[in-house]
Amino acid sequence: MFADQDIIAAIATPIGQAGIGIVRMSGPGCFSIARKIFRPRNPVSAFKSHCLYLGQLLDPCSNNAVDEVLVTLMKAPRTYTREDVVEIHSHSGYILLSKILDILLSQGARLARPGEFTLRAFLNGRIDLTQAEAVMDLINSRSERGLVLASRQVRGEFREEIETLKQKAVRILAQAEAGIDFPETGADGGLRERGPEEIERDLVEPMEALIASSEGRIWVDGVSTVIAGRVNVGKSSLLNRLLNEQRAIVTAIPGTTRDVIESSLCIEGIPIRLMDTAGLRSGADEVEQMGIALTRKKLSEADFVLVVIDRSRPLDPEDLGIMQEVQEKPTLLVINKVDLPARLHEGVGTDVLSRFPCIEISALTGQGLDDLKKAIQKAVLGANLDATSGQAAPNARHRHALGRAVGFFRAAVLRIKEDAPLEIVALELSSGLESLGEITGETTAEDVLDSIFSQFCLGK
Ligand SMILES: Nc1nc2c(ncn2[C@@H]2O[C@H](COP(=O)(O)OP(=O)(O)OP(=O)(O)O)[C@@H](O)[C@H]2O)c(=O)[nH]1
Ligand SMILES: [Mg+2]
Repeated sequence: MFADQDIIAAIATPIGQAGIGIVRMSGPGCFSIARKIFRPRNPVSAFKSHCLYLGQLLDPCSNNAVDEVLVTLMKAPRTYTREDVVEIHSHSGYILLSKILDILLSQGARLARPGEFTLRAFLNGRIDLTQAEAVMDLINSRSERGLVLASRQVRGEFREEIETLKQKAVRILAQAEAGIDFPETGADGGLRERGPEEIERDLVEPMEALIASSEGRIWVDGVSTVIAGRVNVGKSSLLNRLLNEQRAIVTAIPGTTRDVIESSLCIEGIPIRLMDTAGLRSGADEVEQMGIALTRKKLSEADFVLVVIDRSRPLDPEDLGIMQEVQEKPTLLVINKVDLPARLHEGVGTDVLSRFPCIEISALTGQGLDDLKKAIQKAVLGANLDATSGQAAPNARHRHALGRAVGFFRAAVLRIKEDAPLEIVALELSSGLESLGEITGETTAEDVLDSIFSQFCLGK
């Protein structure tokens, strides 16, 4: 998928009816395509870069005007991709935008792959990989705080933190290499004496703080919240009630939900990815068993769990089993069906209920819903899912690379303390540096880049 000189084109605005739509092209030669298909209202001898021109967009086959448009030609390198870029601002509507795109393709452009404009910005050195990823976070952000974190990263604040770490690691590596080249002269700059402390203080500790700040991802990605419970307790009713729409099928038949149904919403300012799941029970048929396996997988990955319990029935050993299963996770018990007579305490083991925060609701009537939302907010914030006031929100890829780097730098400390040859110390240090380089994209494998950019939307 990598660097080529093609002219790429795509619709940059969402599909649908709107006031304005934008089609854009990037690549050397895209200006000549623009000149062929655009007739400015006032004759122009030479287009000025970054200026908007009003005129007609022509279909070169028929020479008919397709739409009245605004066109801007942006000269490299002061563009998103650092290549020549053309933007055509037309009226919006899928057919019209597709027609304009078709004209560009007929004139020699090719359809851009998802994220290819941003890929070019990265390959041409305008942004590093953390900034490219933050562009995607900015587009997908699920809360205002997530937006702030993503825009900091787009501006390069996270990249700078990584660059600072890299410079420190390079300095220590240089000491090790000097010690290898001039073993007798003490050229290692006191690496044997001070190295372990410096590596811990300047590299390992700040990197661990960055790893911890990845908890801030909840503001970008949303808190992964699983609704779990026995069959028929009202899990799907709760999902529908919180979303205020009939998203999941609700019936009185136990085992209605078999798949995971996911929706996003904000509860009291907290972005939540809410998942309704198949009820947990034994003796289910094959399809339901697969649903239950999926529930367990989602439960193991969840940041937060809502365990729903039916108050109109005696507490059941299966309810207890579920509470047991989630005891390590931040959990809120949702005692449902309070509109019916209470029979919960006729069951056994009800003292377990007091170990969890509880809230009573009726998913059917909506009673207790406001309290539930406040309880969710309190439980999520109280669970310290985002215990940091970090300025960055490293994603899973950054976190793993940082973890690998910490491992190498710790190994370097160990080697120095064991008096190992400096060649071995240098090897650990350069492996750590390489892991840091993966974050910013210097040493990132092609398939990783491929998978990052393929997650982008078309036209970005
Ligand atoms: N009276 C009363 N009935 C409810 C309440 N919540 C859900 N129900 C009823 O309980 C039955 C099961 O509701 P669902 O939401 O499908 O339950 P579920 O937990 O998703 O069930 P499964 O998908 O089968 O695991 C339906 O008949 C609902 O109308 C409630 O608060 N009060
Ligand atoms: Mg259900």
